[in-house]
Amino acid sequence: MKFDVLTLFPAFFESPLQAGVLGKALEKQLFHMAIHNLRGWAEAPHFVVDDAPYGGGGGMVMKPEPIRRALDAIRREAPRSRLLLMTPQGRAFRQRDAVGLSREEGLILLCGRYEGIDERVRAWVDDEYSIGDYVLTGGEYAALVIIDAVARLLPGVLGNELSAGEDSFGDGLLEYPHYTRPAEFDGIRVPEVLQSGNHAEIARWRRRERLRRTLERRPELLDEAALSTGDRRLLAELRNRPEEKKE
Ligand code: JCQ
Repeated sequence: MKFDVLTLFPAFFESPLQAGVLGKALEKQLFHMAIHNLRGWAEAPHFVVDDAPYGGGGGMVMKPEPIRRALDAIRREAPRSRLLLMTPQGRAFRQRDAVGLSREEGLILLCGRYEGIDERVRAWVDDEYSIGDYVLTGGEYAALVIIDAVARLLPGVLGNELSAGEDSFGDGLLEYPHYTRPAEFDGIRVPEVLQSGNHAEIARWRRRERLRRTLERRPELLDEAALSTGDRRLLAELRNRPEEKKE
């Protein structure tokens, strides 16, 4: 997988892509990354990338010409990559989108700034994604979110500790509670079942806690979650006795 990022602020991408899991994966060339400065496709001598909006009003709009030249150059190297635009007006980006995008050969992430991008650029874009209902100063933050969500699904990036489908949201449920030593902290004991060594019991407890948590915090996720008959029975119990801790 190759990620091409088109941005006015290449420096944004330096430490997030060097630190941690993604930095290691890049060193191992498990995926590839190129950060392109949009300014480099603006016209000398002033290298202007924005202009006032037709119709007046505040703010500036990103000009289409430098974006077109940059995308033409990027596409020559990556002709089959999918072009993504991050914007509050996009479709909500979800785990299933990350899974779908992780199967692409390449992604081009176009990062908007100012009040927005000239509307004619939208015609070249394959997908518009929003990462949430708030406004950011630029698409760079959203691009990093999408890169992280997609890259961690690529083979080898997380190691073997979990397969893409097994963590939170793989099946549409929230995670179960995690504990490590000590067995008692702040007067709160680690649930006995987790110290029992009984792996079947532990799996059952975790499933139940995932269902409980999802029911309490994000009940709307249950409508789309992959639920077995046993899950539905547990859910019915939890709905009847919500504060019951466990047997
Ligand atoms: C993405 N939720 C919020 C800011 C202009 C395309 O033009 C612009 C894009 C941005 C950045 O995106 C967001 C966002 N998801 O603000 C200004």
